[in-house]
Amino acid sequence: MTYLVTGGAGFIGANFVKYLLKKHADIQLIVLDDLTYAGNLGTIKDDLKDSRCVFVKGNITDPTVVQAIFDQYPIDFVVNFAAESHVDRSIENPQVFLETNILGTQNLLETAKRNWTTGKDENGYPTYKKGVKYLQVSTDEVYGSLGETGYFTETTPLDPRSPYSASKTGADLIVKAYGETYKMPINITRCSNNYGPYHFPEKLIPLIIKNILEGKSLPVYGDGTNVRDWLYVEDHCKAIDTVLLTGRIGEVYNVGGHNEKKNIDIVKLTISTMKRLFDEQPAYKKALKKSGDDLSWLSENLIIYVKDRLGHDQRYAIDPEKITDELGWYPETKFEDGIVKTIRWYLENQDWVEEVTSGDYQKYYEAMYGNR
Ligand code: NAD
Ligand code: TDX
Repeated sequence: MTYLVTGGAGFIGANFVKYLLKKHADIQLIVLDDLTYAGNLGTIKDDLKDSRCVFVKGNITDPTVVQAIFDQYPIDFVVNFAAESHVDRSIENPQVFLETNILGTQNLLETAKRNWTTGKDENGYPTYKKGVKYLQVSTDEVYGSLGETGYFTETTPLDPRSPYSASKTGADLIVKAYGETYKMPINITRCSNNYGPYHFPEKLIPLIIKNILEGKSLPVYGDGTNVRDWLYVEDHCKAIDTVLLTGRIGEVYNVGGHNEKKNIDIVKLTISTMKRLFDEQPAYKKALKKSGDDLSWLSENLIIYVKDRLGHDQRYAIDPEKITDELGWYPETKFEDGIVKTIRWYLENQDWVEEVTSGDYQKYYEAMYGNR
């Protein structure tokens, strides 16, 4: 099978590339990524040494770039991770979210449809090359925000509230439209918050780890009671692989971790886990930017409550019953294990953090947190 994986130099896309190369022997991966601030070729440099994996730098909104890939490779699957993915950035600059997330998705669909079409059926619908599929990686944020109870299911009405989630919803709707209007073989997966290796340190967990290592304060938005449903990234990759290979055409599948946590509890757990790891394995202290053996500063006193995110969704929680019942997928990694694996990874991979934050990260941090 030949996969076009867009956004494969980003957090989840890169983990997916690694997952596929390990899991399936007989595959070819074409990674298309425009290497925005969130994409880093270093993340997949070892994977690109494998002859089964090639990289193309380009924008998913560019018809010429995407057509050239279809001209060169017999693409069977398109898996679209490429997106502007950070809610805070979408509040500051929504336009690029609409361009990449909506128009980029439509360009991928249109190019795939054109190249996969083999003819027409008796009702005028296109017929497609056998076995092909377009999978859109979406988010639970398209469902809006929950109160204290209830879960998002696949039939929950779409009710996005941020420019980011509105753009992801727009993308989902155009994917559904290609599925209905042209009978194109599609799936949509809607996932909760991922965590794990290679997560860009603008998002909560890696930002907290990075700030602790630098002895900086830990910014919690609002009162810290907002709830997210955390899923280990490898479990998400497994879900996407499962839906791609066995999901029913045209269906949406929710992917969740059964793991709701308040932001403030995530921050406190990260502090206590790092403290414990430094005690158990003093060599990890090498990752600290603040020198000295006395770690008494590493405490909940680092937490500061800052101005809330505009339109901050209160709670996300996914009901993953459909993907479990139909396809047998479930979240295998317990949060207690996943968070330790993640923190260890950051402690052991500070080179990566420095590489991805060497560009405009400092400017972003000042602009985002300087006045909060
Ligand atoms: P990310 O920001 O880490 O990576 C996005 C990647 O897309 C980067 O490599 C970037 O260079 C690339 N990209 C951006 N614009 C592009 C363009 N116009 N053309 C080509 N490449 C472009 O994002 P992520 O966290 O890995 O998320 C991947 C996907 O999963 C996104 O679609 C996101 O909406 C969705 N998602 C993420 C989460 C999460 O918790 N991170 C949860 C649910 C869904
Ligand atoms: O500094 C911070 N302080 C803070 O309190 C940051 C960066 C975040 N937060 C809060 C906001 C959220 O309630 O933590 C929670 C998680 O924030 P993010 O890591 O920015 O993730 P979120 O906004 O929930 O969106 C993520 O999950 C769904 C991904 O970024 C999206 O791409 C995905 O669709």
